[in-house]
Amino acid sequence: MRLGRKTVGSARARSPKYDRHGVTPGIVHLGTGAFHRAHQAVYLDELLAQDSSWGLVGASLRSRKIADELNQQDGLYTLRENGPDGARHRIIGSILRVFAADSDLESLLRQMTAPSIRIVSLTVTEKGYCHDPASGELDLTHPDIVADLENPTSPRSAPGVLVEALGRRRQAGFGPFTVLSCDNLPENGATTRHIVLSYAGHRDADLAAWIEQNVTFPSTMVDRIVPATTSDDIAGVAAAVGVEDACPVITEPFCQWVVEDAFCAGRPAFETVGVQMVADVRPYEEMKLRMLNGSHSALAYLGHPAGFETVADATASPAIVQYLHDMMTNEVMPALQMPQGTDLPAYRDALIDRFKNPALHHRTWQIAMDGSQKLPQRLLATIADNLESGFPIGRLALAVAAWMRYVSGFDEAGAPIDVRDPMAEKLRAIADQNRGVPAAATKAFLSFERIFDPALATDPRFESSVCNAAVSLHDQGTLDVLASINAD
Ligand code: CS2
Repeated sequence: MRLGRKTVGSARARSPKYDRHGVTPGIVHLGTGAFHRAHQAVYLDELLAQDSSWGLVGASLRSRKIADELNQQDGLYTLRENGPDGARHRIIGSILRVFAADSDLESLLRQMTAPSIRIVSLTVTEKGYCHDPASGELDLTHPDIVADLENPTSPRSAPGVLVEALGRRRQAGFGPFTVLSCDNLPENGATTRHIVLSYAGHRDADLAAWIEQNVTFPSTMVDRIVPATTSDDIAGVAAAVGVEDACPVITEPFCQWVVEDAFCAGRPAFETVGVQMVADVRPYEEMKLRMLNGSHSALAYLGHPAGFETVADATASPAIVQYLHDMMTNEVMPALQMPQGTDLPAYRDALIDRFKNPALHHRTWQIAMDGSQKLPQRLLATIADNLESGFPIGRLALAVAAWMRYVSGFDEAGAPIDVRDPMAEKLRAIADQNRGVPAAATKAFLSFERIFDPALATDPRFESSVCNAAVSLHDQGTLDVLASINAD
């Protein structure tokens, strides 16, 4: 029996308390992947019980698999929270339908143009913004941007879809919608605004000016650990719930959403369902990107090549935990400027506990993906701040060196790594030209300006720290290097 409108009543799980027939679309969400379904869609599921005008319509910009699976289930899916005291299941009903942009682009654009849509939110991952990670500028050579500027009414990039929909609304005399980025980008609202305005400016200066004057782009901090769903998870959910679900999401109990209160076309009463509405998201976002995501990337690049398959496996190693603890304490926390009352040591300890959750099979390989897009905001921004203030950078530099070794394509046992990154080929070429000579490889990687801001890359303190770390990793291997750095 497959999950859907008719069978949801038989599921052994909490299911929507509101009448889904009465729900109308208020938000279009681009990127209906597992993270969105474990995060924003859950907050909205809670909200729909009090206000039925904020249903979600999803869009898959890349693969149509999720769209097909969710539509076959009338948008319903299971959320499984794996906590220390067992698993909890809940059926989420906030997604009304999902368009696959490749075949349903016109329907998607029509939906985005409807006056009832007041927010368009996004989780398209870092690379979906088609920008240069180091500078934050739109990449005008990106194949999707080139294609969209040639053919702007049939866009395939996220900026292209947003601008086309906003242009149609402007033409129809409808007001704007709020663009709400929910990706782990630095200042994600301002960054998205900059990219969208830049794309719009290359297309139509009047439209760009209209967007600039009318559309708001609030920043957000989003947090929930959501490993990719496996076939074992699918079988486990079916056994627990009693109905088959092709696309359940597996997550942890923790969930946080901090949102800048700047919505140009109205918003749901987010604060009633646990969302923190604030005037300035920046401190929260820096704390999360640098502490959680920075640690995640460090442990993926150090852990995966050393044979740790999951975050829980890696954080079962006391050496890795000490390294993360010291990195956060000595090299990340000092540069954070938090609102009064924020308890950073407690945040750090809670993160380490979340990483240790043995019920989450969060692969280091999954986190290692797209490092070229992630490094600047997760590690490099902290390093730049620390160099300015005189704080230490050794552990962060080790993580950067570990990334260079990772993208070189081999683990410590000499087995090949399947490196997934939009810049994988270029990075591999740099590695191949400098194989076996870690100091030369480091210099070559550092000159890659799309990742490393030249001001940082040419700072001799940074260069020598990464170089030394790269040589140690090459000569001694991860665990020995961690033992020495932990003894410092
Ligand atoms: C992870 C994030 O895959 C990754 O790069 O660091 O997806 C992380 O799990 C989330 O940001 C947690 O909120």
